[in-house]
Amino acid sequence: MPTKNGTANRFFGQPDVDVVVAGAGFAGLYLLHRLRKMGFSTKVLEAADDVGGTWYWNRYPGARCDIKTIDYSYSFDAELEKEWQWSEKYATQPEILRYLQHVADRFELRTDIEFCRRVESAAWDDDASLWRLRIDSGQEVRCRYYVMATGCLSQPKTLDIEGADRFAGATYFTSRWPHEGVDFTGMRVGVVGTGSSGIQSIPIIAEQAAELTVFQRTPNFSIPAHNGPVAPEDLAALANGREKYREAARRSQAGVPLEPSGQGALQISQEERHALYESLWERGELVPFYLAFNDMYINPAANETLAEFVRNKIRAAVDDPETAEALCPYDHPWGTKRPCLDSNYYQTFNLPHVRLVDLRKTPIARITEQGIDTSAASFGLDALVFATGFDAMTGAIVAVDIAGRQGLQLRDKWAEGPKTYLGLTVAGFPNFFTVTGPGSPSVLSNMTVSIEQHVEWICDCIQHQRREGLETIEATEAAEEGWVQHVNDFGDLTLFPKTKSWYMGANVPGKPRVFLPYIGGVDTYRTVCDEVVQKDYLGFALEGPAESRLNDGVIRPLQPDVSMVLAFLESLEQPPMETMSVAEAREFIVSMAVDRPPGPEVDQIEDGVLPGAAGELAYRLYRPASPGPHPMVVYFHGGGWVLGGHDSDDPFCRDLCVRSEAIVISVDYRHAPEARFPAAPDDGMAALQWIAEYAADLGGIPGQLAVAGWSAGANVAAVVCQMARDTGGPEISGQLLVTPVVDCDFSRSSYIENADGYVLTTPLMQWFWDHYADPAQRLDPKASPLRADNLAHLPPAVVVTCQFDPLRDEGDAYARALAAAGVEVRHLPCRGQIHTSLTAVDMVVSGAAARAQMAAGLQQFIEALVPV
Ligand code: N01
Repeated sequence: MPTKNGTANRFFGQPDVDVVVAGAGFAGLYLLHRLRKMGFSTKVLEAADDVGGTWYWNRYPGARCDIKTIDYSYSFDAELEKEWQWSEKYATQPEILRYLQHVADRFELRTDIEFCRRVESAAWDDDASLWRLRIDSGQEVRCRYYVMATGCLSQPKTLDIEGADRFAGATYFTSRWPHEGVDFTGMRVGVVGTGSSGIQSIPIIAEQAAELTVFQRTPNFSIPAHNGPVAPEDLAALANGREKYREAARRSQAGVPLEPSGQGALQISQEERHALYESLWERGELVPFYLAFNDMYINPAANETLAEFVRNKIRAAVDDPETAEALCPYDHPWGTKRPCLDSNYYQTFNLPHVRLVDLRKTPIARITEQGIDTSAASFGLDALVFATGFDAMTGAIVAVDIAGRQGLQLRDKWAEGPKTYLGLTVAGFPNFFTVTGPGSPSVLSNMTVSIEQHVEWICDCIQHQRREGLETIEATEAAEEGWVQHVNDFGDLTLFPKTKSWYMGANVPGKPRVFLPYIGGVDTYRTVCDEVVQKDYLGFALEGPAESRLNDGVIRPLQPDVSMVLAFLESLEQPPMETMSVAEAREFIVSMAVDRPPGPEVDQIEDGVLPGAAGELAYRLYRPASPGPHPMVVYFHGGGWVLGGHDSDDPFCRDLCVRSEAIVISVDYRHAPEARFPAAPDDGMAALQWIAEYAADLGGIPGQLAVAGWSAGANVAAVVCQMARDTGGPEISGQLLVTPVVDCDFSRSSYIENADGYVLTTPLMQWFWDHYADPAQRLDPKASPLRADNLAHLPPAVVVTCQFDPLRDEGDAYARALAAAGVEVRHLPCRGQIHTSLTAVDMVVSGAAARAQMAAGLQQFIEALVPV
């Protein structure tokens, strides 16, 4: 990791105040409390005339939290927790606002909050190393640190319906509701929008209005809140171990103390699943649904089981079948758009004065003086309520003109989507923090838990600066880029990015489609943030009058699913394989195959034997479903010439067969140490010759024969290509070499970088070589094919290498050497993957794209042989 320390020669001007915080909601209040306790002069600027943030503005009827209130509370002060009693499972907006007012008073926060003050612009003064904020009062405030605690859902979306300003009746926005309330008695009311705000307010508005028309563009999934007093068992759980309860929330997936299931939705019977969903429906909480199965957001079929369960509930609740069907969401998997929690929402449509207008069938044409015209009818209205949502996660931040180093505008930097390091900081914007910013769990978690974690991280960071005599901290470009990539990689494992939602910025016309929150979970994320600190603020440049430090690096460069597999392997607490006997290592490999996903279905699997170089060899043939005959791929399994077999590589062979529509024949070869070098390539060659000769009998197309292999198997594949070229055949149409061993040279950088890293370590590779070949034989081209004098006239190749693999550099070198010798080569370097991850079919989903490209490569070799 490049860590550079130097001497700074910089001037640090005197600020008016150490820290300015924008916003006095949950985040701003806690920031102020904590920073003041640490001795930092702090000023909070709040646009409203009181504290509360979201809970100040969103006063629409029915507004409540949708996480249980005992969980949706501060946990930083035991006394505060003891003295405040929530009256309901899901508290109303007035009660939550009273709570925040109480917190402000209890900790005497108001003295450092300036109300009715909006930050209009913030500019980093590079000469003085401080922020200059311009306030709407005309005042300028200079501060060392600027923290935006402006909320994720606070900037209302600009209304994008023609004629909205023409309406002669009263217009209301749920996000800016009048403080005195609204009486709809006797009125014809129209509500546009059926997200959480609409779904919460519609049943209450219906109680007053003479007529209520709900204009719905996209139906949402909602579950009943079953609200009531706080459950005694919840109170008891908290009372009996407050700190344990809160810690469980902090170390959870979603910020509430619940464990995710380890089970897939399709692993149990329909009856069991239904019973579980029924019990969760009765429970009336969103998070348990999220956690019900571990494949809910990965597998569309798993998700559909819940989606259809909820649709059936809608059909049962709504009398009119046409209205019920219009309320059923089909356009997105459950939960990939924020689901809602309601009280009598669906039942409201059974009331005679309530009707639903399905805007997908008859879109809004315009708003007129009298009401709303759709493509089919005119609706006369006295009042219009817009529950049309927010410019989520980035809207409130870029609403302020923020200029970083060299005048770089945050708005411009984020033009293609937000870029942050940890959702907390932005490269080019020193001493600037965003609480629950894009790239952090935020809206996918219990906000209060995520807010507390961010506040504490920021305050600790500022304190660290002071302790170390440092004045500025700034994320590096590399760290930020790595984090953005990691956030996207995690999102891409799920169904979320495929849904048009505000999580994707899809609700705001022109907003870039980027998955905004971090879906790795509150626990994983907290670990990452802590690790950044433990590694001396990895990914940051820090500066003070006496010194400058640069600790560049990427905190999570592995694909997230690869990390999960590694964490699982670590949990097995196995000794390193190179300390095992060969028998123990083989037993371990067999045990690993027992519970893993089987890989895709292939049409036929046949086991047989063929003659090897010194006796019979077993083979397993995978036949695709398409009508034969098929091209053939001779496959050699991985395992360092010592381990493995058909079973260990079975899912990968199935995958290759299904994707390439070729027969894959996985051939055994003799293993070391019983049969050392050159037993493996000699067997490989014998098998190849036999398969070429009997191709037609096996259902293959004679002459259409490729070879493939993984790791040591790729070594065998590469070597047999050279042997076939030099000994008169058979003709090979292509070679697929997946993370191949091609040279016995431990001095390459990839060996050093990944020496003790990721399943295949340098000592393990040494162990394999020691079992396989005498030192004098190891540089023989039959062991190290990269050493061959001549690489010309070899079959076209796909060479696959993984970023975190000791064998990476030799694979790269082989691809380059083949190309230099005039061989057609496609090199596939796989970012974030390890030596063993690409073959982990259905476990490492992020490897699927590479697996598809490998199969496509094989197909192309073969197609190239087919006469046009
Ligand atoms: O906003 P939304 P929200 N023509 O974006 C429709 C949190 N929250 O304020 O989906 C017609 O969800 C839009 O339609 P479509 C919670 O995280 C929490 O309700 O774009 N319709 C959609 O139906 C929530 O997810 C609570 O097709 C238009 C609706 O307006 C988030 O805040 C309570 C339209 C907007 O739904 C946002 O919720 C409230 C147009 N031109 C909110 N433009 C709690 O319970 C938009 N729509 C804690």
